[in-house]
Parts: sequence; C-alpha cells; structure tokens
Amino acid sequence: YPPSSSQLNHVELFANTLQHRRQNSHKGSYGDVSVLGGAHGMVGAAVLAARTAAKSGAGRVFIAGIDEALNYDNAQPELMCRRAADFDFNSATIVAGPGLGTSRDAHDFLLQALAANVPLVLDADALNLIAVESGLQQKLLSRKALSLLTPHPLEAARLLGISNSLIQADRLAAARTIAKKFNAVTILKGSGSVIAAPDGAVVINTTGNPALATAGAGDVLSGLCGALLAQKWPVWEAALAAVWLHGKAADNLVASGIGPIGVTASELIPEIRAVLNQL
Ligand code: NPW
Ligand code: AMP
Ligand code: MG
Repeated sequence: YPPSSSQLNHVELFANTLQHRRQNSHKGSYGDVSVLGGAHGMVGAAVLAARTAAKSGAGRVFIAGIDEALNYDNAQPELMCRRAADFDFNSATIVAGPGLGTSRDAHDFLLQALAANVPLVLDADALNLIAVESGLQQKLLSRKALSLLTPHPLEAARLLGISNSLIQADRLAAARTIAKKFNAVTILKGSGSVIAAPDGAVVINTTGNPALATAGAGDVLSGLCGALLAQKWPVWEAALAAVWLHGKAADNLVASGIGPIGVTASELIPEIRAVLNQL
C-alpha cells in the first residue's frame, strides 16, 4: 500500500460529482433507498437513516423493518414502511444495519440484501453479523454491485478480531485492512474519519466535531451514504462526500450556537440538507 494519505478536497469533489436537479426530472430520477433494520427497541435507528435519505435527495425511501413495530412514521409520512419479509431486496439501494439487531431473522434478511444486485451500505449490526459469520463474509466478497462499509472503531475491531485500542492506534492501517479484507470502500468513523479503498487509497476527513458524539449520528451517516449511492454517485466519491457533509452539518450547528453540547442526531438532518443545497 502507498504509505501516504491525503486530506479531503471537498471543493474539487463536489465540483466534479454533484449534479444539480434537472428541470425535467421526477422522483424516479433520484433513486430509491431501503433501510433494513429497526428491530424492537431500535426502530429509531432505521427511522433516522431513512429520514436522512429522504432529506438528502433520494426519490423514494422505504424502511424494511425487522419487527412489526413500525408501519408509519408520523413525523415523516413520506417514508414507506414495510416488513422485511414483504420486501423485494432487488429494487433499491440498501442501507443494512441501523438497529438491525443480531437475531436469526436479521441474519436471514441480511443474507438476502447481500445477494441483491444493488448498491449496499453496511453499518452497525450488519457489520456485527458479518464479523462472526463466514457465510455472510463470503456473500459480501462475491458481490458484483457496490458495497460500502461504515464501521465505528468497535465495529472495526469486531470485523478484524482485534481490540478497539489496536484499531485506534493506527486508524489508517485499520481502514485499509478492512477495505482490502472485504473488498469494499470503508469509512472508519470517529474523530477524523478515514475513508479507504481496497487498492490502498486513503483519505482523512476534515469536518466534524464532538457534537457528533451522540446516539444515532452514525445512523444518519449511513442514510446519507445510501441517498448519494441511489443518486448514482460512484462509491468512493459517495463515501468522501457523505463524511464531509455529515461533519460539516455538525460544524454549522456549533457555529450557530446549537452545540456542541446536546446536539441530537435528528437535528443533523435538516442541516445536511441545507449544506447540500448551498454547494
Ligand atoms: P467504549 O464505550 O469506548 O468501550 P456498540 P452501538 C465504541 C443501534 N442504535 N471511538 C464505544 O466503546 C445501532 O444502529 C440505535 C472509540 C461505544 O460504547 C446498532 O444497531 C439507536 N470507540 C445498535 O444500536 C441509537 C467508539 O463502541 C461502543 C467510537 C448498537 O450500536 C443508537 C458502542 O458500540 C444506535 O445507533 C469512537 N468514535 N464509537 C436508536 N435510536 O434506535 C463507538 N465506540 O456496542 O456496537 O453499540 O454503536 O450503540
Ligand atoms: P455511530 O457511533 O455509529 O453512531 O457513529 C458516530 C458518528 O459520529 C460517526 O460518523 C463518527 O465519525 C461521528 N463522531 C463521533 N464522535 C466524533 C468526534 N468526536 N468528532 C468527529 N466525529 C465524531
Ligand atoms: Mg452506529
């Protein structure tokens, strides 16, 4: 691997990749996202990812719920909530993991998601299941469509079978090792998120602050990744852009006096939308 890393040049990134909405376009032009997750007690994680996807420009957003607890999001009636058992996993970009849990059902639906020929974001419990199941690892490695992994340091530690502190001791190496091992672009989250590709390319994000140290912040990031992939962003650029936007939204909340103390994940969502529209 090349030893060097670079910092994110967001101006160049968005100049090259962001497409403004065409006059003659419709919801079908901006892609579908489905969030697989929301097991009992963690419905909020799936809702956060799905709301973020909707407010980051995806044309249509679904929640494929693990339990039956969620059939309608009152605050975001645009979302279409179904049971994972009734879901066609081949129809949309999938964000698998937010509040997925590690039940047998979660495992089986994740297997279906991995087998689908659609872009796939793997976060949270999807990563935790993959870490302990070689069958899921094989399925991930045999995918032809895009995969994007978004582990936090403990999830990264589980994926590599080492300790959290070893991950944090060399974050660049950890991100590269995961990207190579699973043949997928990887975002190793945390202060200074690291984005790595299987070929060894690695970039350190420059935005973000401890306002993001709050429950659900990662679920928002995975929904944002899904929305960009559904809008046909290439996976490397989608990963770079998502971490930059997510961090920038948190920086803006701090700059406007909301935070760093007490920012909630929900509050990031309209701010991400504002940043996107101001680019
Ligand atoms: P510590 O405390 O330092 O030892 P888990 P989870 C570590 C859902 N959620 N730097 C840290 O370890 C998710 O989607 C539902 C260093 C921390 O305690 C998942 O499905 C919500 N260490 C499920 O819950 C909102 C770091 O990891 C530990 C780190 C479990 O996910 C919350 C936590 O990891 C949540 O998103 C860092 N930057 N970041 C909802 N509203 O429904 C994390 N760690 O045990 O995998 O638990 O991340 O909460
Ligand atoms: P999760 O642990 O999955 O909820 O993800 C937390 C999100 O918040 C990730 O995108 C992290 O990179 C981000 N985050 C958490 N703490 C910090 C921090 N101190 N500085 C910058 N970003 C952070
Ligand atoms: Mg998380």
